[in-house]
Amino acid sequence: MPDKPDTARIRQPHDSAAGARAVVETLRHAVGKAGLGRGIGALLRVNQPGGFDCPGCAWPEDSAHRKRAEFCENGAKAVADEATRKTIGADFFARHTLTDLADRSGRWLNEQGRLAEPVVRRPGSDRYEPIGWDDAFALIARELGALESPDEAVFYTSGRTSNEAAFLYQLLARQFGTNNLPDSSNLCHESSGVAMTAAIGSGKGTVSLADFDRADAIFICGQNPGSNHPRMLATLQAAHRRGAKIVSINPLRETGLRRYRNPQEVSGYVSAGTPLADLHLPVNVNGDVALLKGLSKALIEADAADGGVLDREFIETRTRGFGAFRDDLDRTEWPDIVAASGVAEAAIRQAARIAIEADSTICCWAMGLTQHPNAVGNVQSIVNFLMLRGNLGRPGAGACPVRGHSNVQGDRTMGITDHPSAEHLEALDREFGMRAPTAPGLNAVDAIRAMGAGKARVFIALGGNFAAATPDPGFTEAALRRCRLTVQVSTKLNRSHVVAGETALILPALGRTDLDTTSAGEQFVTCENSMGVVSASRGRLPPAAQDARSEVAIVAGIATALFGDTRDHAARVPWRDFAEDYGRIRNRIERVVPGFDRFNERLEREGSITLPHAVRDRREFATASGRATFSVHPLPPAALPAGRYLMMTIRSHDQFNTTVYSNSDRYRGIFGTRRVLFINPDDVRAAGLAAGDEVTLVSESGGEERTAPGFRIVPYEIPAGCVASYYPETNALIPLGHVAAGSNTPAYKSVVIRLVSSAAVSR
Ligand SMILES: Nc1nc2c(c(=O)[nH]1)N[C@H]1C(S)=C(S)[C@@H](COP(=O)(O)OP(=O)(O)OC[C@H]3O[C@@H](n4cnc5c(=O)[nH]c(N)nc54)[C@H](O)[C@@H]3O)O[C@H]1N2
Ligand SMILES: Nc1nc2c(c(=O)[nH]1)N[C@H]1C(S)=C(S)[C@@H](COP(=O)(O)OP(=O)(O)OC[C@H]3O[C@@H](n4cnc5c(=O)[nH]c(N)nc54)[C@H](O)[C@@H]3O)O[C@H]1N2
Ligand SMILES: [Mo]
Repeated sequence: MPDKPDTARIRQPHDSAAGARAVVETLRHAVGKAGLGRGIGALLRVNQPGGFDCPGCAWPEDSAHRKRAEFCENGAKAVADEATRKTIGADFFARHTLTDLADRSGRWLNEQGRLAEPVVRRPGSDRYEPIGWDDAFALIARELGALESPDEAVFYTSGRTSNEAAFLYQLLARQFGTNNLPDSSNLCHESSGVAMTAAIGSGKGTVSLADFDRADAIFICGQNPGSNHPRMLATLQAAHRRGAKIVSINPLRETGLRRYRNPQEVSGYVSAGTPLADLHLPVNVNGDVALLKGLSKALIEADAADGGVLDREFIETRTRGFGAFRDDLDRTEWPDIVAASGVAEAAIRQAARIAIEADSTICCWAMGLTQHPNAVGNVQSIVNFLMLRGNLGRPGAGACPVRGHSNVQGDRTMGITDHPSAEHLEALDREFGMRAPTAPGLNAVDAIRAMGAGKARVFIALGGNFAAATPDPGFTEAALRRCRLTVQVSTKLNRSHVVAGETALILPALGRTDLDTTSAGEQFVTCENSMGVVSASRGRLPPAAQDARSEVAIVAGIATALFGDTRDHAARVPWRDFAEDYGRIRNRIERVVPGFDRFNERLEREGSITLPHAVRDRREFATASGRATFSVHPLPPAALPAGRYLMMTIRSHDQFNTTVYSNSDRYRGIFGTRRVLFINPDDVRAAGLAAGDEVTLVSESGGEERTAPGFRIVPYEIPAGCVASYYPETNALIPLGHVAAGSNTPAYKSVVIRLVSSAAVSR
């Protein structure tokens, strides 16, 4: 049964973010879903010492200026969504067949409440029915044991998983014998990791929060912090008030970067707010390599004219490849840069001037740079730009990929990856007396291909919504359905539960907000934020989902069923002990993963630990040459033929990835619908369309026509030839093979489409 449609209203986009309205929205969500005491209680414990890590995003909490209940509307929505008292158990699944659930929207599925008991879909059945935990673990062990090779199993992780659960999960996969550990990072910042590892010898950001107190210029590229990292706006506001200049590089003039009303301050309720961005460069979708080349060219030209712009000493002693980089820029003409970036030369020079006048510059970026065919080139172009003025490994300067999921960076640190380092595998072998497999495993896109081809037959997901987050849902869903067994370890119902393998299990997990108590007492877990700081996270709310188990307990349960529980085995990998006392897992993390010395002790004493970072701490580059590397990237192709548009798929203000909280996006003036296409007013006219017209989006990449019907035209301030729509509604338009070179990340933000008017279709 399809959901009742909302009434759609389109208005002017907002010109300031947060403010009093955000406070109202927060309370509405917290109180509405979790109930008064529970909701407010949860909000007071977000990112506080003794509280839990906010599941909303990976921006660090500002401990220097931390206020009680650091306020964040969208963090509150994430908390309230998890802390809801509504639960669904076997009776729900008795009432709703898979056929029924298949017609429901993602939003409806999520609104049913927290998953409360393990259920199984048996072969041929149209519904999930109850199953005991031990039977569920035995079933998984049986299916894994029946595979011809361990490489027929896939172990997916979404980035909310704690360090402790992630460490056990990668151990489970490798003890079983595979590196098939795809994760949400494959869909997200993989391009940043690949680009930075090659260029500077580390895939992690090189700044800490304190650097934002010292930066003179902050460039925000391809990121919408007002909706996706709202706490970052307070950091930016403080920097801006100190006199730091902020440059935004984005096809859209996002509300959060226009003006910000700090809800922590009384003036935030009444004033028009602080203008945040000093300069906005409305770059074409995928025009960033061109724009960044322009910025670098302007720096080199200014140095040639006046001297003193380039950090010659840094370039000569710490980098290589500068000559080839400069020669390429000499050959690149300004008109080509302007055509490919869509930004006027004068505006690019103005941004370059801000960087020249700044002693130290930080560049932040997110999905606007990482989800394109040349995403690795985008990120390396940022590194090039930073290196020209020595903006790496010194205070107030550096590269800041702003991570998505709250522990996606920690999961990688724990070894969740399809291409583990030899050092990590050797450390596991030493610690657990095992032989970890050395062949690389499958990343997310390759895992879908392998399942589609029948080469991978068991799919286990530790969180996430694999079926809806990946490209080409038609193909991905068929691939998942081909599996002998799919297992979803989840907090809330989503599309991936509807796309069942021959046998399918749903195992309900505790979330970040839930109290986690074992026979050894109350447990806590740890998470690593975007800046390499690892902190404890303690759930505080009595779990609403009575029969849910912690992710640690679930992974250990599978392992115990799979590997047996003999004394001999338990002496090497004491899974039961791990599940009882998470401190014992941390002791093993300390011995396997570099940077975690005296992990438990320091957590207890200092509350958090900062992981070492060679670039940030010592200006050292762990590349083959020991130097950071300039790289040369071609200009992206300029304009598409008439009638073709380059589409980016973005998040609204009211969703967390595939979880849609409401169909509105108030900062962009959209209410009651998500099936909209943001498009330049001149393009609307040229296409003979008008605001509100309904169109079908047609993509042709991959040599196959794919369509998404029923999108309304919204004339919007966006560069000509570029359009935007919401994720995941338009994932159907993206073929599986449309990925970033080098990182295999789906190019979700570079989709060539054309429009067919619905009037034309019905004729
Ligand atoms: N409330 C909330 N918080 C979240 C999430 C959420 O869904 N909801 N998701 C979390 C996750 S997993 C992630 S990865 C992050 C995502 O955080 P963001 O990366 O901010 O998310 P997107 O909406 O994908 O936004 C991409 C931004 O890049 C711009 N952009 C698109 N294409 C280009 C381009 O070619 N060049 C440039 N310069 N800009 C471009 C878009 O206009 C948009 O402003 O947020 C995390 N936090
Ligand atoms: N078109 C398009 N597609 C995209 C993107 C885009 O910008 N455009 N962005 C991509 C990005 S950046 C990402 S990160 C991926 C996201 O991909 P995923 O991480 O796979 O998807 P989510 O929507 O974050 O997963 C939500 C589900 O996670 C489960 N969950 C939530 N919290 C917990 C928990 O604590 N434990 C457990 N076990 N389960 C939990 C709930 O069941 C919830 O329904 O999507 C990608 N897909
Ligand atoms: Mo992400």
